[in-house]
Amino acid sequence: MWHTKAWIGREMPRREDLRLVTGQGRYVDDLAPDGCLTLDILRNPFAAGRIVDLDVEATRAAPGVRLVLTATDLAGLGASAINPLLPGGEAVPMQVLADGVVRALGQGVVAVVADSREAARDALELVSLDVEEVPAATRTVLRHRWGAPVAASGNSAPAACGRAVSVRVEHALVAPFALEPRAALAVPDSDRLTVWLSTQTPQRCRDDLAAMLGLERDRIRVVAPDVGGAFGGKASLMPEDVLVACAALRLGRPVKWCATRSEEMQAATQGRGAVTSATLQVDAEGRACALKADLDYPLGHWMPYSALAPGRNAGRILPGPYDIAAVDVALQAHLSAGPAVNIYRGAGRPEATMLMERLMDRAAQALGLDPLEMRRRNVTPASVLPRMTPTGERLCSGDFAALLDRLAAETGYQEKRVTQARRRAAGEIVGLGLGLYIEPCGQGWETAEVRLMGDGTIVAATGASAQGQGRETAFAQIVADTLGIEPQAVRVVAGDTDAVPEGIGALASRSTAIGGSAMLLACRTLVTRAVRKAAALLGCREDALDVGPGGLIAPGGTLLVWRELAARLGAPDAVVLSASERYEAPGEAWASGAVLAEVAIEADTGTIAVEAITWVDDAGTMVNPLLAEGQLIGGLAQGLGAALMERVVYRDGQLLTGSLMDYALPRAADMPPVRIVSQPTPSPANALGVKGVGEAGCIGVPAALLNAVQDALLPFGAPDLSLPLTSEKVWRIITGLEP
Ligand code: SMO
Repeated sequence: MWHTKAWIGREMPRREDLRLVTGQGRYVDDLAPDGCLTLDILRNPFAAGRIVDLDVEATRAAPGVRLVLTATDLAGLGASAINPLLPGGEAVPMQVLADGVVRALGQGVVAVVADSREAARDALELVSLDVEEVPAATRTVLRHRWGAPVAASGNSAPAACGRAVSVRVEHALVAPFALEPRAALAVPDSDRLTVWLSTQTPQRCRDDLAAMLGLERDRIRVVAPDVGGAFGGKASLMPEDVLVACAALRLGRPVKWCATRSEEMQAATQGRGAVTSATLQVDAEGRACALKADLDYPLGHWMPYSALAPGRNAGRILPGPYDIAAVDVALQAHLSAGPAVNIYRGAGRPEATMLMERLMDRAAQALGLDPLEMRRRNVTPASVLPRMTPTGERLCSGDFAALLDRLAAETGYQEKRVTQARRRAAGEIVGLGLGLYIEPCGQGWETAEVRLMGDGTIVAATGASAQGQGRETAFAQIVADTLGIEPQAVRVVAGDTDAVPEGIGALASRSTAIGGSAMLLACRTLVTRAVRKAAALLGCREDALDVGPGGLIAPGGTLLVWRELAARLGAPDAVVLSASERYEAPGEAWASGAVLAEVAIEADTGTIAVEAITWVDDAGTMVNPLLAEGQLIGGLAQGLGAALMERVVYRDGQLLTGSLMDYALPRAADMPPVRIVSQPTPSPANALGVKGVGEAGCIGVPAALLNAVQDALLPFGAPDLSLPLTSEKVWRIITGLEP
């Protein structure tokens, strides 16, 4: 048995934080290579239309201008990649700059590269652009179906089992708002191009960029330095990334673009926006027997790499944690005017969860059952897991009934219902809402390489780069645990395609599950190799050696620390031993959780006060519970934002939410009292037993909040509410102005 100091599972503070909070972080905009030029973009000011006239002559002649690019100058670029994810359908790649037609407010039309940001701005003022507005058409580009047709209620088909309840949930478009706006810097040298990107997926961006530029993959190096949040908004190659690369190659000089905040509001990808509806059939005992769901997803005017992920995720995770044999899920995705709609924290899981959780409440109400009891009667029992779901997914683990029981116990749920009735009788508008969810995460492969340097340093390179999650800390813990060293002694390398040529990156709540497992296995291989070397050096049997404090421990307790072993194997700056792993998870890890939201609504204003959120979470093995909790709470904040206040609003083709004055992000004062209770069941689907935590807060919490508000408004006969649950919407229901 290998010695371990049990670093895995420890609540270690994030080792990167001191650096980040003292201004030592290095983001793309902090990089200023000699001779760096600035790229700026003239963006389409209309919703959609035809370019009647575009004249850039004055811009080309403006002071400080080095290059002007329009679509004509970009002919010959390859198509951007789109992850097929679902069969059939049409792929609509990016248009780096608008060519003849404009399809979204904020779409780039002209790029100018100049000596300074000011010069670029001034030069763009000189562009003459004439657009004839044309109403934008919507076009369905993908249809997909899971399950089989489900009979209608009252029908004699076997699926129909009694009464049917229906719900409809409309999700607002929201901004995957990262603190650091997107940024790109391309630096050419003799035969290579280095592109610094604020990205979640450096390796994929390298591949996609190489394909678009028609370059050999190894002629491009992509580096993601510190990334200040991403949430799905930085997981795909974007037009601006291509523009800086093209410009740098043409000019032979570094070219940088950094989005302003309002540019991000206009031109970054958006999230959610789905319109979903479903019907659930339940028998007299409250057992659901059939689900029919319709999911309608907007894509915007083009498809970034992961564009199909939200719709696919929503469809494939139905019927959620519930044991419903007959499902019929129809997905359609359509192109429309507007920025691309892509993955955003949760990526489809929030929509599926909300649909099931609304149905459960509706059914409970129809049958006169308590909502928690309704769920208890329908959850998939832990005893049958793992098993295939009706949409063809392998649900790995979890105990949903136990989550509900724990939630009831932790919150005193029954008493809360009594209190609610009393408060309601006293005239208060109060609601309780449940959100039970499952969350697939950690699918596919990731890479890791562990190196022992001649000076004894341990370098751990991972394909799972970071966007602010504390990856350095978590990976150092995994390495330390396996090699018997202190986490501080581990140097973590990530986010550079030269250092780590293969990898997926930081998305889909997968990094610790898959990247961490890759790291664990690479470390184990390193130990095996070290043991072989040490046994030869010491003249002992390999099986007599084990990992000990700081190195390998030999018979009789002699310790051969890593530094000594390394010194005997090679020069101080050489890699003396290494092990790499391309870990392919045997399955997908399914996190789960149960949330109770408690709300009180002010009658005069419709203001929703979230009195408490209690969340029982199953994140499997936690490498660092402190980091996990940070992720859960961060996700909760964004989930709360989407449920209660965030929405992108267009009117007459113009963006009304173009700044933080108009787009409502939750602030610290909006955060409710939160209690998170951990109830882990390790996943059998990866080497660590880890399940994802990054997106969970956007999945169960909004469903619980929606249910709580709908519950509070029951006395007013509330119809299905759309998101976000603004006070105006709520007030209109209370005052009887709606429905
Ligand atoms: S929405 Mo995430 O960054 O996969």
